[in-house]
Amino acid sequence: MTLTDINPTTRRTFAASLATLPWFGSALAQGMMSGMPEMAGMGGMNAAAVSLAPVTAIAAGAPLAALKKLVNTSPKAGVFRATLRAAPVTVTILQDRTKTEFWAYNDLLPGPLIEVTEGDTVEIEFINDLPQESTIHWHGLPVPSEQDGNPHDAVPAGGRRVYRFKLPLDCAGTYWYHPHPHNHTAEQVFRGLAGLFIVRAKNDPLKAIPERHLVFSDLKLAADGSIPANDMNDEMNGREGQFALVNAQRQPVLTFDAGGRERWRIWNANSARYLKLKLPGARFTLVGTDGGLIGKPVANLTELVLVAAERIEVIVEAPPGAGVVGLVTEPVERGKMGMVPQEFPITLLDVDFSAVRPERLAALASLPQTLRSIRPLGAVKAKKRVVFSEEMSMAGGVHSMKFLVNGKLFDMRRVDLTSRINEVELWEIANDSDMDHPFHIHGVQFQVIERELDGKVTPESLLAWHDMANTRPGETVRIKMVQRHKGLRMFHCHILEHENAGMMGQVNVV
Ligand SMILES: [Cu+2]
Repeated sequence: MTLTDINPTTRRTFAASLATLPWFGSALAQGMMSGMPEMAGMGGMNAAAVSLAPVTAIAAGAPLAALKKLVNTSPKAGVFRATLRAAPVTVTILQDRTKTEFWAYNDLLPGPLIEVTEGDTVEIEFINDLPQESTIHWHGLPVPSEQDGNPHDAVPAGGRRVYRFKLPLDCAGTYWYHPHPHNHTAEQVFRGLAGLFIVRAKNDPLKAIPERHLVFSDLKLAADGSIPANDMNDEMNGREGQFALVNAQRQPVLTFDAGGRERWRIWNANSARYLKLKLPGARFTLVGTDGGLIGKPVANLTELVLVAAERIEVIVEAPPGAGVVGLVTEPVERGKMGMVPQEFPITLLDVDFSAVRPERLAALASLPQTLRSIRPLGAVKAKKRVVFSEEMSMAGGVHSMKFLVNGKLFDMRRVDLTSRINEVELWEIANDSDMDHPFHIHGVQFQVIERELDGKVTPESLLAWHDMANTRPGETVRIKMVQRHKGLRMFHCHILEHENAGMMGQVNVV
């Protein structure tokens, strides 16, 4: 979540930026570019293009479903114990009753919500009944490296393991979990594997406000109900489905609390789609980011931008006299390449305010002005630099994009950086490419210090904990962090196709 609009980059044309590359120049000359009206199809690349189900194939208008919670089987206070089983499951989601095989945790879409309190010990038995290896990565949570579902610690098909970690104090926030196996993360997520994780504070200043959970996820479905593999456009730009779902439903109806005020926890669980949320007539008050509450509420926001994998918490108050209002996401310019079809706003959800009683709206108390104490991370002991870049490749005669970190493709056997435990580090994330790339690092929350673009440095106005930071083409983002556990950590672009294609590195904390 950035408080400034990430949108205003001038749109580059694919042909202009790529025709300068030797192989693409010739590809252009041969009329091989996909989708351009004046050009033929993309050789073999689009030959197998699947026909997609129309957006209306999933029914809209059902009441918004609450997330199903993972039941704690531990009798001991302060211990959360449960089982997550990843397996194929057949679900009827299309109106014509055509069935779809998803991969899901405990047969649920999205995966169940784990709710614990800071300081708790968590023990999750993971059963992998997928046809391939998997892991569970606890996105954003400060867990030890060997419990964090690194690709090095894959659970084979048919295998199982227990993830065990104790959560520290002051980590209350809105997290999620998803697979992180080598080469299969993107596929396992787009087939349905992702679940939610809330760490509650022992003392939450917003506890009295009714809470709402909105999980946004994309789904791409073929007309026959199957989940198609990625095509070249997905591999290049990150996969976006024709369905933009909320809690796995298409455009459900949220009946707003009669008291007139709700606290929304919002997850962008998309593989690639950025969200720019608007609710006409309503104002949002930002109260939390990836790593929990911010210091003071930021009121009067009219749009909320969340990059892929990002989470926020906002307070929403009913606009006086409002009936049903659509929550829309507007297209976000993030430097997509190729012939991108024109994008339009999508109504994600209809919010029905009609039950709100005006007298209760008028009587709402003001929000607490101090939510949490966040101290700026102090003097820097070490610096790191990470550069995201892209290269065209024609290896083996196949056109593809290479997504690189510091000029290299990910290699599980290579340690890219070394950090010292408990030291404040300044990381400079530079985007030397033509697309936006959302940076993520495992096991730690960071503070964004400043952003530099075209020689202009903009200090970050919001002191907050994040595990996601967008980087725009040509931009350098400076962040501070402290690693609290030894061991190997992954850092990567969270457009999952880019991560899969190599835009990932490893830092060893010693
Ligand atoms: Cu990326």
